[in-house]
Amino acid sequence: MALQASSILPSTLSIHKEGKSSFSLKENGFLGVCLNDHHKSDFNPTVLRAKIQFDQKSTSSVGAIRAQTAATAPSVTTATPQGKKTLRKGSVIITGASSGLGLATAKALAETGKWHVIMACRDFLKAERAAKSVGMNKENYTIMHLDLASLDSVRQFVDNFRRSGRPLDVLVCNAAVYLPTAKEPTFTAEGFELSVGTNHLGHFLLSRLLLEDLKQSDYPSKRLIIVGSITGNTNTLAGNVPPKANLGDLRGLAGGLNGLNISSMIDGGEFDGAKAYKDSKVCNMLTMQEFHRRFHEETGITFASLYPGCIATTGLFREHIPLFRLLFPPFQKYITKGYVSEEESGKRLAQVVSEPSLTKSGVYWSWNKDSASFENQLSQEASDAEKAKKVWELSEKLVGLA
Ligand code: LMG
Ligand code: NDP
Ligand code: PMR
Repeated sequence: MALQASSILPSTLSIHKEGKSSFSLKENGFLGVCLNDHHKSDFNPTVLRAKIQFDQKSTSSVGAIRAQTAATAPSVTTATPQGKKTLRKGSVIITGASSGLGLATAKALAETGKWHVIMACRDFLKAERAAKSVGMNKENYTIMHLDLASLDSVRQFVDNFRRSGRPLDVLVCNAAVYLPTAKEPTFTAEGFELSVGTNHLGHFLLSRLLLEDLKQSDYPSKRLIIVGSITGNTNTLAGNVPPKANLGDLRGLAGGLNGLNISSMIDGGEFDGAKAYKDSKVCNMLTMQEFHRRFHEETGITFASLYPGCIATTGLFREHIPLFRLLFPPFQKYITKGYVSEEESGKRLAQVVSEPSLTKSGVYWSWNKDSASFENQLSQEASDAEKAKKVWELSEKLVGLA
């Protein structure tokens, strides 16, 4: 059955232009769900108490912790006793590194010994346990508090990071929430619908602020990476599973997505959690391209996005119904063949962070079934330069940059 299905549903299927039906067999996957057990320990009362105590300390205590371990920015090369020059450790921030793709990427980079990973996470203890559970060496990572659902927290994170004295060579915007079963919208601290508020607006402010830090880095290859997805691209089969991404004329975004006097959805429609997630991924992919157009030439920074494959076992699907979580991984593994393990997806994102061959800017990377990377084509909406500019300008206003 699996064999038959895979001949019908190739692992990389994309339609090149909306409205035209030239499917090309490239990207991975078909459906998309799963649950992990990373979160179970959060219900342990001892851990909860510790977490509450931690949360009661001000975030500046995180800054204090960081400041104690702060290193002065080293120069990009260091002379060894043999007189050879070696590249200093790269310094990479990964948001949402406490589980799934972010954790797997942090692990992959940390174990090369060439990277120091700043794990930017909303749950400090969970992140610490996660880093330990995958065997990361303490010298290779630092955890810093970041809640993308609060713009104050984003600004605080940037301050704390700067106070740490570390350089910034690569920023990976990876964190996300997916609320497919929510009947009503929920909101960020500033009152933006939670999926777009976290996945897009939080990262938009973070990356705009940290662009300055990236510019200052003397590392040979500086990169800003925003994780996208196949499900936001309507030139693929996966992107055509309803509800489909569609930003419309951006009227909801223009109004601030507050669900009061204005819709909580970007296109101004009725709330739909799955659509909001897919819309947020379109914003992520548009933002990457707008960064590229505005800043690549001037700064030399590489701006990239990617679809890492269908990682059907991550916490992303924690809110989906149990039946979905049960069936999704085998569906992806045996029917669509789009499944990729957390470990493999981490290696893929780690390539986009550090591979010398992936320095091209403005690219949306994907991998074929042999795990070879290729430059993929975005849907018409996700590559619409005019829309990218509008999303950029509206987002600037919402996060207080314009
Ligand atoms: C929407 O629901 C929600 O309305 C929306 O709010 C949001 O959550 C959105 O994108 C998210 O989903 C869509 C709905 C179906 O999804 C579900 O919630 C149900 C998911 C159930 C998962 C079905 C997977 C099917 C897997 C089949 C077998 C897996 C086992 C493999 C084992 C291999 C062993 C060797 O989404 C839709 O779009 C509707 C379409 C539903 C049709 C489902 C049919 C799947 C077709 C695949 C062919 C498989 C045929 C095999 C059948 C075997 C049956 C025994
Ligand atoms: P996970 O749920 O495992 O990881 C998401 C991470 O984001 C978690 O660490 C989570 O923190 C963090 N996060 C959520 N909300 C916030 C917040 N407000 N502030 C800070 N961090 C937050 O999912 P995945 O690893 O699957 O997802 C990672 C990325 O990969 C996402 O961008 C997703 O869109 C993308 N992706 C995933 C695919 C898949 O098949 N899984 C396919 C294509 C793209 P916590 O641990 O505290 O919950
Ligand atoms: Mg999808 C080759 C086909 C393919 C791929 C690569 C994915 C990836 N999915 C494919 C096909 C299908 N999916 C088909 C035919 C169906 C109807 C049965 C289907 C359904 C489906 C659902 C209900 N798929 C889903 C869901 C989700 O809730 C996931 C989602 O949309 O999250 C936003 C999802 C996903 N499918 C994927 C991937 C990668 C996901 C999840 C993650 C993401 O985009 O970030």
